[in-house]
Amino acid sequence: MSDILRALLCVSEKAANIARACRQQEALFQLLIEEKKEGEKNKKFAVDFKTLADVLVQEVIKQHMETRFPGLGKNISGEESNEFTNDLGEKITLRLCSREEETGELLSKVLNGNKLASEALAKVVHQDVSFTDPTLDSIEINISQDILGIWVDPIDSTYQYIKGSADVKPNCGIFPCGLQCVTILIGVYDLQTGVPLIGVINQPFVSQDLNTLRWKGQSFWGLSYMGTNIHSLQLSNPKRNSTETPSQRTENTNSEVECSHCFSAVISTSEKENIKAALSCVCGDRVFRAAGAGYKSLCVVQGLVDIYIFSEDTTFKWDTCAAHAILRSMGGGMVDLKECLGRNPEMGLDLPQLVYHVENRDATGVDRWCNKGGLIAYRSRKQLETFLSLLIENLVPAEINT
Ligand code: 2IP
Ligand code: CA
Repeated sequence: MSDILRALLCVSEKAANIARACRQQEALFQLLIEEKKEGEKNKKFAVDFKTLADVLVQEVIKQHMETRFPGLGKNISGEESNEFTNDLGEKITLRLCSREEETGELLSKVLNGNKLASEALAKVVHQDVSFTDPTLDSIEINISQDILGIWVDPIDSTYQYIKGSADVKPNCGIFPCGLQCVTILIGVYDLQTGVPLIGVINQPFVSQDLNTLRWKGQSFWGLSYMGTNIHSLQLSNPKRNSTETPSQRTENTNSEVECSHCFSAVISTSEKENIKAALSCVCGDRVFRAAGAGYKSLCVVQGLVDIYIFSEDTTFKWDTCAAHAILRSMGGGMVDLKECLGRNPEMGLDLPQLVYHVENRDATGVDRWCNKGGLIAYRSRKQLETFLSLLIENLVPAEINT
Protein backbone atom coordinates (compact mmCIF):
# COMPACT_ATOMS: atom_id res chain seq x y z
CA MET A 1 0.00 0.00 0.00
CA SER A 2 1.13 3.52 -0.49
CA ASP A 3 3.04 4.58 2.61
CA ILE A 4 2.06 8.12 1.85
CA LEU A 5 -1.65 7.33 2.09
CA ARG A 6 -1.10 5.56 5.40
CA ALA A 7 0.86 8.53 6.77
CA LEU A 8 -1.82 10.96 5.58
CA LEU A 9 -4.57 8.99 7.28
CA CYS A 10 -2.55 8.88 10.47
CA VAL A 11 -1.83 12.58 10.50
CA SER A 12 -5.44 13.43 9.61
CA GLU A 13 -6.43 11.52 12.74
CA LYS A 14 -3.99 13.55 14.79
CA ALA A 15 -5.45 16.69 13.24
CA ALA A 16 -8.94 15.51 14.18
CA ASN A 17 -7.78 14.97 17.78
CA ILE A 18 -6.50 18.55 17.90
CA ALA A 19 -9.75 19.87 16.44
CA ARG A 20 -11.76 17.94 19.02
CA ALA A 21 -9.48 18.93 21.90
CA CYS A 22 -9.82 22.62 21.05
CA ARG A 23 -13.58 22.42 21.19
CA GLN A 24 -13.64 20.64 24.51
CA GLN A 25 -12.79 23.71 26.61
CA GLU A 26 -14.79 26.79 25.78
CA ALA A 27 -12.34 29.14 27.53
CA LEU A 28 -9.48 27.73 25.49
CA PHE A 29 -11.49 27.92 22.32
CA GLN A 30 -12.28 31.61 22.77
CA LEU A 31 -8.56 32.30 22.90
CA LEU A 32 -7.95 30.62 19.60
CA ILE A 33 -9.92 32.93 17.42
CA GLU A 34 -8.16 35.60 15.50
CA GLU A 35 -9.58 37.71 12.75
CA LYS A 36 -8.09 37.04 9.37
CA LYS A 37 -5.69 39.54 7.95
CA GLU A 38 -6.65 41.49 4.87
CA GLY A 39 -5.61 39.60 1.72
CA GLU A 40 -6.03 36.25 3.43
CA LYS A 41 -9.71 36.94 3.83
CA ASN A 42 -12.36 34.79 2.24
CA LYS A 43 -14.31 37.59 0.63
CA LYS A 44 -17.65 35.93 1.26
CA PHE A 45 -17.75 36.80 4.94
CA ALA A 46 -17.56 40.27 6.41
CA VAL A 47 -15.51 38.82 9.24
CA ASP A 48 -13.53 35.68 8.75
CA PHE A 49 -11.65 33.82 11.45
CA LYS A 50 -8.34 32.19 11.58
CA THR A 51 -8.01 29.86 14.50
CA LEU A 52 -4.86 28.78 16.12
CA ALA A 53 -6.17 25.25 15.76
CA ASP A 54 -6.15 25.76 12.00
CA VAL A 55 -2.53 26.81 11.93
CA LEU A 56 -1.49 24.16 14.40
CA VAL A 57 -3.13 21.41 12.40
CA GLN A 58 -1.50 22.61 9.20
CA GLU A 59 1.93 22.68 10.84
CA VAL A 60 1.44 19.22 12.36
CA ILE A 61 0.55 17.79 8.95
CA LYS A 62 3.56 19.45 7.31
CA GLN A 63 6.01 18.41 9.99
CA HIS A 64 4.74 14.85 10.21
CA MET A 65 4.96 14.34 6.46
CA GLU A 66 8.38 15.99 6.21
CA THR A 67 9.75 13.71 8.95
CA ARG A 68 8.43 10.59 7.23
CA PHE A 69 9.20 11.73 3.68
CA PRO A 70 12.08 14.22 3.70
CA GLY A 71 11.65 16.84 1.00
CA LEU A 72 7.88 16.52 0.83
CA GLY A 73 7.23 19.33 3.31
CA LYS A 74 8.11 22.06 0.82
CA ASN A 75 5.39 20.82 -1.55
CA ILE A 76 2.65 21.06 1.08
CA SER A 77 0.51 24.18 0.89
CA GLY A 78 -2.62 25.42 2.54
CA GLU A 79 -4.78 28.38 3.27
CA GLU A 80 -3.18 29.45 6.50
CA SER A 81 -0.03 31.38 7.18
CA ASN A 82 1.73 30.40 10.40
CA GLU A 83 2.45 33.96 11.49
CA PHE A 84 0.77 35.31 14.57
CA THR A 85 0.97 38.57 16.42
CA ASN A 86 0.15 38.47 20.12
CA ASP A 87 -1.26 41.24 22.32
CA LEU A 88 2.28 42.45 23.04
CA GLY A 89 2.82 43.03 19.32
CA GLU A 90 5.33 40.16 19.13
CA LYS A 91 5.44 38.34 15.80
CA ILE A 92 5.55 34.60 16.24
CA THR A 93 6.04 31.97 13.59
CA LEU A 94 4.23 28.92 14.82
CA ARG A 95 5.98 25.62 14.24
CA LEU A 96 6.13 22.26 15.85
CA CYS A 97 9.22 21.83 18.05
CA SER A 98 10.90 18.52 18.72
CA ARG A 99 9.90 18.51 22.40
CA GLU A 100 6.45 19.03 23.89
CA GLU A 101 7.78 21.64 26.37
CA GLU A 102 9.28 23.75 23.60
CA THR A 103 6.07 23.67 21.59
CA GLY A 104 4.23 24.62 24.77
CA GLU A 105 6.48 27.65 25.27
CA LEU A 106 5.98 28.79 21.70
CA LEU A 107 2.22 28.35 21.97
CA SER A 108 2.23 30.27 25.23
CA LYS A 109 3.63 33.28 23.39
CA VAL A 110 0.79 33.12 20.87
CA LEU A 111 -1.70 32.65 23.69
CA ASN A 112 -0.42 35.69 25.57
CA GLY A 113 1.09 33.62 28.34
CA ASN A 114 -1.88 31.35 28.99
CA LYS A 115 0.01 28.37 30.41
CA LEU A 116 -2.90 26.02 30.95
CA ALA A 117 -4.10 26.37 27.39
CA SER A 118 -0.69 26.14 25.78
CA GLU A 119 0.33 23.07 27.75
CA ALA A 120 -2.92 21.31 26.92
CA LEU A 121 -2.44 22.05 23.25
CA ALA A 122 1.21 21.01 23.19
CA LYS A 123 0.22 17.73 24.78
CA VAL A 124 -2.31 16.79 22.13
CA VAL A 125 0.00 17.94 19.35
CA HIS A 126 2.78 15.64 20.57
CA GLN A 127 0.53 12.68 21.36
CA ASP A 128 1.16 9.56 19.31
CA VAL A 129 -1.72 8.47 17.16
CA SER A 130 -2.12 4.95 16.00
CA PHE A 131 -4.19 4.39 12.94
CA THR A 132 -4.95 0.96 11.67
CA ASP A 133 -7.11 -0.05 8.78
CA PRO A 134 -6.39 -3.65 7.75
CA THR A 135 -8.00 -3.10 4.36
CA LEU A 136 -5.14 -0.78 3.50
CA ASP A 137 -2.60 -3.61 3.67
CA SER A 138 -3.97 -5.23 0.53
CA ILE A 139 -3.05 -2.25 -1.64
CA GLU A 140 0.30 -2.37 -3.30
CA ILE A 141 1.16 0.82 -5.03
CA ASN A 142 4.19 2.99 -4.94
CA ILE A 143 4.16 6.56 -6.06
CA SER A 144 7.38 8.50 -6.29
CA GLN A 145 7.14 11.36 -3.83
CA ASP A 146 9.00 13.72 -6.19
CA ILE A 147 5.93 14.19 -8.37
CA LEU A 148 3.62 15.04 -5.48
CA GLY A 149 2.14 18.29 -4.28
CA ILE A 150 -0.28 18.46 -1.35
CA TRP A 151 -3.13 20.86 -0.56
CA VAL A 152 -4.23 20.99 3.05
CA ASP A 153 -7.33 22.56 4.53
CA PRO A 154 -6.73 22.07 8.25
CA ILE A 155 -10.32 22.94 9.20
CA ASP A 156 -12.88 23.43 6.49
CA SER A 157 -16.09 25.16 7.54
CA THR A 158 -14.29 27.25 10.15
CA TYR A 159 -17.49 29.15 10.81
CA GLN A 160 -19.35 25.98 11.84
CA TYR A 161 -16.35 24.90 13.89
CA ILE A 162 -16.38 28.17 15.80
CA LYS A 163 -20.16 28.14 16.25
CA GLY A 164 -19.99 24.55 17.42
CA SER A 165 -23.65 23.53 17.15
CA ALA A 166 -23.99 19.93 18.28
CA ASP A 167 -27.73 19.39 17.98
CA VAL A 168 -28.55 20.06 14.33
CA LYS A 169 -30.89 17.48 12.81
CA PRO A 170 -29.98 16.06 9.40
CA ASN A 171 -32.34 16.29 6.46
CA CYS A 172 -32.22 13.03 4.45
CA GLY A 173 -28.83 12.34 6.02
CA ILE A 174 -27.46 15.79 5.16
CA PHE A 175 -26.55 18.28 7.87
CA PRO A 176 -27.41 21.83 6.79
CA CYS A 177 -24.97 23.20 9.38
CA GLY A 178 -23.32 22.21 12.66
CA LEU A 179 -20.13 20.46 13.68
CA GLN A 180 -20.78 17.57 11.29
CA CYS A 181 -20.00 19.97 8.44
CA VAL A 182 -16.41 20.43 9.67
CA THR A 183 -13.79 18.46 7.75
CA ILE A 184 -10.02 18.15 7.53
CA LEU A 185 -9.01 17.94 3.88
CA ILE A 186 -5.74 16.59 2.50
CA GLY A 187 -5.43 16.30 -1.27
CA VAL A 188 -2.38 15.02 -3.13
CA TYR A 189 -1.91 16.00 -6.79
CA ASP A 190 0.57 15.53 -9.59
CA LEU A 191 2.84 18.60 -9.63
CA GLN A 192 3.27 18.39 -13.40
CA THR A 193 -0.29 17.73 -14.56
CA GLY A 194 -2.32 19.05 -11.63
CA VAL A 195 -4.38 15.82 -11.54
CA PRO A 196 -5.56 14.82 -8.03
CA LEU A 197 -4.20 11.40 -7.03
CA ILE A 198 -4.88 10.75 -3.34
CA GLY A 199 -7.51 12.26 -1.09
CA VAL A 200 -8.21 12.03 2.63
CA ILE A 201 -11.27 13.59 4.24
CA ASN A 202 -11.48 13.38 8.00
CA GLN A 203 -14.75 14.35 9.65
CA PRO A 204 -13.84 14.90 13.32
CA PHE A 205 -17.38 15.42 14.63
CA VAL A 206 -19.75 12.71 13.45
CA SER A 207 -21.54 11.54 16.57
CA GLN A 208 -21.44 12.64 20.18
CA ASP A 209 -21.69 10.41 23.23
CA LEU A 210 -24.32 12.17 25.30
CA ASN A 211 -22.89 10.89 28.58
CA THR A 212 -19.25 11.81 28.09
CA LEU A 213 -19.94 14.53 25.49
CA ARG A 214 -17.03 13.09 23.51
CA TRP A 215 -17.16 13.16 19.74
CA LYS A 216 -16.34 10.36 17.36
CA GLY A 217 -15.17 11.00 13.83
CA GLN A 218 -14.59 9.09 10.64
CA SER A 219 -12.32 9.31 7.64
CA PHE A 220 -12.59 8.58 3.95
CA TRP A 221 -9.86 8.12 1.37
CA GLY A 222 -9.39 7.41 -2.28
CA LEU A 223 -6.47 6.79 -4.59
CA SER A 224 -6.38 7.03 -8.35
CA TYR A 225 -3.03 6.46 -9.97
CA MET A 226 -1.92 4.84 -13.23
CA GLY A 227 -5.08 2.79 -13.66
CA THR A 228 -5.38 1.80 -10.00
CA ASN A 229 -8.57 3.14 -8.50
CA ILE A 230 -9.39 2.33 -4.93
CA HIS A 231 -11.33 4.01 -2.15
CA SER A 232 -12.41 3.42 1.42
CA LEU A 233 -16.13 3.06 0.65
CA GLN A 234 -15.61 0.09 -1.63
CA LEU A 235 -13.47 -1.76 0.88
CA SER A 236 -15.38 -1.46 4.10
CA ASN A 237 -19.05 -1.87 4.86
CA PRO A 238 -20.48 1.61 4.84
CA LYS A 239 -21.12 2.52 8.46
CA ARG A 240 -24.34 4.32 7.87
CA ASN A 241 -26.75 5.27 10.51
CA SER A 242 -30.15 4.05 9.39
CA THR A 243 -31.98 7.04 10.85
CA GLU A 244 -29.85 9.27 8.69
CA THR A 245 -30.39 7.39 5.46
CA PRO A 246 -32.40 9.24 2.85
CA SER A 247 -35.27 7.18 1.52
CA GLN A 248 -34.21 7.44 -2.09
CA ARG A 249 -30.51 7.08 -1.69
CA THR A 250 -30.13 3.40 -2.50
CA GLU A 251 -32.29 3.73 -5.59
CA ASN A 252 -30.28 6.59 -6.87
CA THR A 253 -26.70 5.85 -5.85
CA ASN A 254 -25.80 3.11 -8.24
CA SER A 255 -28.26 3.50 -11.05
CA GLU A 256 -27.56 5.83 -13.92
CA VAL A 257 -30.84 7.64 -13.82
CA GLU A 258 -31.79 9.62 -16.86
CA CYS A 259 -35.08 11.24 -15.94
CA SER A 260 -35.76 14.67 -14.61
CA HIS A 261 -36.38 14.94 -10.85
CA CYS A 262 -34.29 11.83 -10.29
CA PHE A 263 -31.24 13.85 -9.42
CA SER A 264 -30.36 15.24 -6.06
CA ALA A 265 -27.95 18.08 -5.39
CA VAL A 266 -26.28 19.83 -2.49
CA ILE A 267 -25.66 23.56 -2.69
CA SER A 268 -24.20 26.47 -0.77
CA THR A 269 -26.47 28.77 1.17
CA SER A 270 -25.06 31.56 -1.00
CA GLU A 271 -25.97 30.00 -4.36
CA LYS A 272 -27.38 32.31 -7.07
CA GLU A 273 -31.11 32.50 -7.70
CA ASN A 274 -30.96 31.43 -11.36
CA ILE A 275 -29.01 28.29 -10.49
CA LYS A 276 -31.41 27.48 -7.68
CA ALA A 277 -34.40 27.94 -10.03
CA ALA A 278 -32.86 25.62 -12.64
CA LEU A 279 -32.00 23.08 -9.97
CA SER A 280 -35.52 22.94 -8.67
CA CYS A 281 -36.65 22.02 -12.22
CA VAL A 282 -33.98 19.31 -12.47
CA CYS A 283 -34.10 17.94 -8.93
CA GLY A 284 -37.55 18.90 -7.65
CA ASP A 285 -37.37 19.13 -3.88
CA ARG A 286 -34.17 17.13 -3.68
CA VAL A 287 -31.92 20.16 -3.42
CA PHE A 288 -30.19 20.38 -0.05
CA ARG A 289 -28.28 23.24 1.47
CA ALA A 290 -25.24 22.49 3.55
CA ALA A 291 -22.27 24.33 4.97
CA GLY A 292 -18.69 23.53 4.06
CA ALA A 293 -17.21 22.90 0.65
CA GLY A 294 -15.50 19.77 2.01
CA TYR A 295 -18.69 18.51 3.63
CA LYS A 296 -20.79 19.07 0.50
CA SER A 297 -18.23 17.11 -1.55
CA LEU A 298 -18.32 14.39 1.09
CA CYS A 299 -22.10 14.14 0.63
CA VAL A 300 -21.41 13.23 -3.03
CA VAL A 301 -18.65 10.77 -2.05
CA GLN A 302 -21.01 9.06 0.41
CA GLY A 303 -23.83 8.86 -2.12
CA LEU A 304 -26.14 11.09 -0.08
CA VAL A 305 -26.62 13.22 -3.22
CA ASP A 306 -25.59 12.91 -6.87
CA ILE A 307 -24.18 16.38 -7.42
CA TYR A 308 -22.54 19.27 -5.59
CA ILE A 309 -22.82 22.38 -7.70
CA PHE A 310 -21.44 25.86 -6.95
CA SER A 311 -21.45 28.81 -9.32
CA GLU A 312 -19.34 31.23 -7.25
CA ASP A 313 -15.56 31.55 -7.10
CA THR A 314 -15.23 31.19 -3.31
CA THR A 315 -13.92 27.66 -3.12
CA PHE A 316 -10.17 27.12 -3.32
CA LYS A 317 -7.76 24.37 -4.33
CA TRP A 318 -7.44 23.26 -0.70
CA ASP A 319 -11.25 22.95 -0.47
CA THR A 320 -11.62 20.58 -3.41
CA CYS A 321 -8.43 18.58 -4.04
CA ALA A 322 -9.06 15.81 -1.47
CA ALA A 323 -12.66 15.08 -2.49
CA HIS A 324 -11.75 15.38 -6.17
CA ALA A 325 -9.16 12.61 -5.77
CA ILE A 326 -11.66 10.37 -3.96
CA LEU A 327 -14.33 11.01 -6.59
CA ARG A 328 -11.85 10.17 -9.37
CA SER A 329 -11.11 6.86 -7.69
CA MET A 330 -14.89 6.19 -7.79
CA GLY A 331 -15.21 7.01 -11.50
CA GLY A 332 -16.36 10.58 -10.94
CA GLY A 333 -14.66 13.93 -10.75
CA MET A 334 -14.95 17.68 -10.29
CA VAL A 335 -15.37 19.97 -13.23
CA ASP A 336 -15.37 23.69 -13.89
CA LEU A 337 -19.04 24.73 -14.05
CA LYS A 338 -18.55 27.75 -16.29
CA GLU A 339 -16.57 25.74 -18.83
CA CYS A 340 -19.18 22.99 -18.76
CA LEU A 341 -21.94 25.48 -19.52
CA GLY A 342 -19.97 26.87 -22.44
CA ARG A 343 -19.06 23.56 -24.04
CA ASN A 344 -20.96 21.68 -26.69
CA PRO A 345 -21.74 18.21 -25.27
CA GLU A 346 -22.16 16.81 -28.80
CA MET A 347 -18.50 17.43 -29.45
CA GLY A 348 -17.62 14.74 -26.90
CA LEU A 349 -14.68 16.74 -25.62
CA ASP A 350 -12.84 15.89 -22.45
CA LEU A 351 -14.52 17.23 -19.37
CA PRO A 352 -12.98 20.40 -17.91
CA GLN A 353 -11.63 18.78 -14.73
CA LEU A 354 -10.29 21.11 -12.06
CA VAL A 355 -6.50 21.08 -11.81
CA TYR A 356 -4.32 21.92 -8.83
CA HIS A 357 -0.88 22.98 -9.99
CA VAL A 358 -1.31 26.39 -11.63
CA GLU A 359 -2.49 29.63 -10.11
CA ASN A 360 -5.06 31.93 -11.70
CA ARG A 361 -3.50 34.63 -13.82
CA ASP A 362 -4.05 38.26 -12.82
CA ALA A 363 -5.29 37.28 -9.36
CA THR A 364 -3.85 38.25 -5.99
CA GLY A 365 -3.97 36.83 -2.43
CA VAL A 366 -6.06 33.73 -1.93
CA ASP A 367 -7.86 34.32 -5.22
CA ARG A 368 -4.77 33.00 -7.04
CA TRP A 369 -5.98 29.59 -5.94
CA CYS A 370 -9.76 29.89 -6.23
CA ASN A 371 -11.83 27.63 -8.46
CA LYS A 372 -12.90 30.63 -10.43
CA GLY A 373 -15.43 29.03 -12.78
CA GLY A 374 -17.33 27.37 -9.95
CA LEU A 375 -17.64 23.58 -9.86
CA ILE A 376 -19.70 20.43 -10.17
CA ALA A 377 -18.70 17.36 -8.18
CA TYR A 378 -20.12 14.02 -9.36
CA ARG A 379 -19.66 10.27 -8.99
CA SER A 380 -20.63 9.10 -12.45
CA ARG A 381 -19.73 10.68 -15.78
CA LYS A 382 -22.91 9.48 -17.43
CA GLN A 383 -24.98 11.02 -14.66
CA LEU A 384 -23.06 14.27 -15.00
CA GLU A 385 -23.71 14.45 -18.74
CA THR A 386 -27.46 13.93 -18.23
CA PHE A 387 -27.56 16.36 -15.35
CA LEU A 388 -25.71 19.01 -17.36
CA SER A 389 -28.00 18.80 -20.35
CA LEU A 390 -31.04 19.14 -18.06
CA LEU A 391 -29.42 22.04 -16.23
CA ILE A 392 -28.60 23.87 -19.45
CA GLU A 393 -32.15 23.33 -20.72
CA ASN A 394 -33.57 24.88 -17.58
CA LEU A 395 -30.96 27.55 -17.02
CA VAL A 396 -31.59 29.59 -20.17
CA PRO A 397 -35.02 31.03 -19.28
CA ALA A 398 -33.83 31.74 -15.74
CA GLU A 399 -30.84 33.68 -17.04
CA ILE A 400 -33.02 35.78 -19.30
CA ASN A 401 -35.07 36.75 -16.27
CA THR A 402 -32.07 38.06 -14.34
C1 2IP B 1 -14.97 27.74 3.27
C2 2IP B 1 -16.08 26.88 3.81
C3 2IP B 1 -17.38 27.51 3.47
C4 2IP B 1 -17.58 27.51 1.98
C5 2IP B 1 -16.41 28.21 1.33
C6 2IP B 1 -15.06 27.65 1.78
O1 2IP B 1 -13.75 27.31 3.78
O2 2IP B 1 -16.05 25.58 3.29
O3 2IP B 1 -18.38 26.81 4.12
O4 2IP B 1 -18.78 28.17 1.68
O5 2IP B 1 -16.51 28.07 -0.04
O6 2IP B 1 -14.02 28.36 1.20
P1 2IP B 1 -20.20 27.45 1.61
O7 2IP B 1 -20.46 26.77 2.90
O8 2IP B 1 -21.17 28.55 1.32
O9 2IP B 1 -20.07 26.46 0.49
P2 2IP B 1 -13.17 27.78 5.25
O10 2IP B 1 -14.22 27.48 6.26
O11 2IP B 1 -11.97 26.90 5.38
O12 2IP B 1 -12.86 29.23 5.11
CA1 CA C 1 -11.92 25.71 3.37
